[in-house]
Amino acid sequence: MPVLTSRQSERFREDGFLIYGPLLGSDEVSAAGERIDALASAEGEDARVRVRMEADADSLVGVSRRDKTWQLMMVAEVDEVIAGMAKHPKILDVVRQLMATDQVSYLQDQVLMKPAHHGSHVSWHQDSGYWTGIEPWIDPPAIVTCWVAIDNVTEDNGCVQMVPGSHKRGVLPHEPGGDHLLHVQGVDLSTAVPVVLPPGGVSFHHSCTVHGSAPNTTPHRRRGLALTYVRDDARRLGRRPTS
Ligand SMILES: O=C(O)CCC(=O)C(=O)O
Repeated sequence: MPVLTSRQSERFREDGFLIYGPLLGSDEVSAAGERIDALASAEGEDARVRVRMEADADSLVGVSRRDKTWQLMMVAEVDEVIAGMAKHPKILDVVRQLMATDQVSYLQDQVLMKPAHHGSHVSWHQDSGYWTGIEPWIDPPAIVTCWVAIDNVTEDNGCVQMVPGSHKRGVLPHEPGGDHLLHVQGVDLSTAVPVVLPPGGVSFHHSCTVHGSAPNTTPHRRRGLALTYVRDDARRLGRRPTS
């Protein structure tokens, strides 16, 4: 049964993203936030969680390890609460509809922490600029990410910004930056739309949609959990099957 209205489906097709809004309950989001904080605070962190610290972490005196953490990756592989979120029926129902198939698998997850006062930016990029092994397709998409707001996410504390329609250009050239991030080339960023969400609110984006986020200079932290899914046929072949 379709869970999106025709207007929502049309928005995703045209813009390459959908600001869905509230989807998850406050208990679910608090539980996920607690697990994220525990993993970001752990000194002897589980080796399977990839942790990246803020670039200037060494100069942040008196700041906890949690608040020096910039990114956690593959959290669902070690944590049951986040694994449950990755299998959440409400998220999967939307993802399956956007991908026009029931045969969808979890591909990866990442948490972008954006601590208060010093959370740094995420440069403008397409997810498919990083994942070169799978052809992204345009419509339907082969790869879709659900971005879950753990905190109140505003323009001031570094919400994600999306460039409408940019997915239609396919995979664009990216340049490596000094910060281990890729920077997309040749895109007019002036039309970017802020994705403002309450805790438990979600957005969905196509893997070719250009997006990024600004630093967080506010006293309000901004954690987001990005859950990425892939069509099984695209993952198997790495490209669109020929009929
Ligand atoms: O959370 C952010 O600031 C960026 C997230 C992102 O790049 C993604 O979900 O693909």
